[in-house]
This record gives sequence, structure tokens and C-alpha cells, in this order.
Amino acid sequence: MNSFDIHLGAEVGAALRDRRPVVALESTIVSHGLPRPDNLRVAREIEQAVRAAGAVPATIGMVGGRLVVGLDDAELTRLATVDGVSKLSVRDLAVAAAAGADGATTVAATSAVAAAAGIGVFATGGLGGVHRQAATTFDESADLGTLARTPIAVVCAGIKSILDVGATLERLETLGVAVVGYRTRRLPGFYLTDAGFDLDWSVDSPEQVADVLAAQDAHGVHGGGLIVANPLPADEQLDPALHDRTLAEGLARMERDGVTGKAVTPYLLAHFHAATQGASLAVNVRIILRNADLAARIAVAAARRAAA
Ligand code: PSU
Ligand code: MN
Repeated sequence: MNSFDIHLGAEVGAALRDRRPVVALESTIVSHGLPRPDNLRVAREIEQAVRAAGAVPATIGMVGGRLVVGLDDAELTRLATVDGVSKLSVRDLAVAAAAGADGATTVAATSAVAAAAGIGVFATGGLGGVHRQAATTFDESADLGTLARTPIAVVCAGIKSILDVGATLERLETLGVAVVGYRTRRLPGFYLTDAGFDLDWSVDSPEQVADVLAAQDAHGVHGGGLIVANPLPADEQLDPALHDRTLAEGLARMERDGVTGKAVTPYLLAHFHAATQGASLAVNVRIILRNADLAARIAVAAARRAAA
């Protein structure tokens, strides 16, 4: 064992040993996706939602160069409140570990680390993807390429509406990432219930998702991820007119401010939270809590299936 190993929190380590249900959670949402001081409270609520549905939460992040699966409360507090926490994608993990850095893991990095630790289900808010200016910037989230080769179920509210959703769906097809709607054949768009695209497949229960994961395992043909797209009910979404106005304004400001690369997503989410006076924040929190609940129920169903 060396100091660069993945460190399992005590509760998560015990749960994995006993094959009890575990749900991975990301930390970029906490450090870069949600404003302070709400972010720490929400991070704890997400873990609570996982517990309430019968699974053990494993929030993943890097503390002082140590890659932790199942951050304890002091570590979670540090990533939520300290300045200078890096946003870590998969490619950054080893560099940041060697540098002894504090870092928050994205969907890509969280998926890769969770799968390496033996966790099969992960809850987040909205998936990353192809950015709207990608034709000129080539900006496509590493979430996509990572999910092409990482066996994990990602429960999310579809693809973030700040992105080019149609292009992202096409890339997911090219990369061979499976997408199923949860009780819907329409792709959700994060803040919005319906992003305007049809899906080929839907599932109706956590048990059905567990069946898909078991089939993936048994066939051994497809080594990639499964996106479970869980829409907000229409009466809980962000008002679509407010959404469209806020997004147009955010994209214009981003161009004016010259924001590029990994700063784009945090910039646009922060713009939404400020410009909607917290309305988008409330929606974002609802999304994550609902996904945490569904992911936990999937993990419970998968553990039952494996034990049967
Ligand atoms: N979903 C949210 N809030 C977030 C993110 C997702 O509700 O902040 C984060 C995830 O960590 C995702 C990242 O991986 O945004 C995408 O960033 P980029 O576009 O730079 O890959
Ligand atoms: Mn990017």
C-alpha cells in the first residue's frame, strides 16, 4: 500500500465488504456548482437522502492529495468552504495527488474512481456534454468519454440545458453510452423537464435498472456506463421563459468575460443562481435530492438481486 491508494471511508469500506448498497456522490457540485454557504448544507442533505433510501453515501474528493471515497464531515466541510479547491477531471487526479492538492471530482472523475472502488451507482445533478460553441471551441466534457469506458450507472436529470443537448446525445450514441429515461421517453434537460428529444428506452422501477446492470455484467460485451435520466416533474422545473432569458444573458456575459475551458460550467451555473434570485438553486437542489433518492433505491435493488 502506498500513499496514493484510494482511501475508503470506514463506513463505505465496511459496506462494500458486506456487499451492502453504496451510492457515489461527486464533490464538484459542492465546491463549484452550488454557492456558499448553501453548498455544505446541501452536500449533507444529499448524503441524508441516500441514507433515507437505505444506502450508504460515498462522496468522493481529494483532500491534501489523498483520494477519498466517502469523505467524512470534516473533509466535506473543507472542500465546501476552503478557497483554492481545484476542479478535478480524470486526467488531473494523479497530478493533483502528487501535488498534495485539495480537489473536487467531476462526474468523469467521480465515475472513474467509484468504479475502481467497486461502486456501481452514482447520483449527480446534470451530466456534462458538448458545449454550445463546441463547433469552434471543441469544448466537450470529459464526462462523455469517461462514461464510454466506465461501468457505472449515473442517475442524473439528463444533460445540462446550458449545453448543446442534441449534439451531446449524438456523441453519447457514437461513444456507446446507454441512455434510459426513468418513467419517460423524453430526455430531461436538467433545470427543464423536457429537453426536446426522444429516447429509445425507458425503465419504470429501480429493479428494472438493476436488471439492466446485471445484463451488462453478465454479457460482458459493453464495458461502458448507463445514464438513467430522471426528470423533474413539470411543476417543479425552472420556468422555461426565465430559463431561456437567463441562459441567453449568461452566454453573452461569458463571451464578454472571455470565460473558457473548465470555468464555463461553474460560470453559467453561478450566473443562473444569481440572476434567478435563487430559483435555479432551489431547482438544482431538488434535482440532486431526487437523484440521490433514486440512485439509492437502484443500489438497494442491485444489492438484493446480487444476494438472491
Ligand atoms: N451537475 C450539477 N452541477 C455541477 C455539475 C453537474 O448539477 O456543478 C458539474 C459536474 O461535476 C460535471 C461538471 O462533471 O459540472 C461538468 O463540467 P465540464 O463541462 O467542465 O466538464
Ligand atoms: Mn470543458
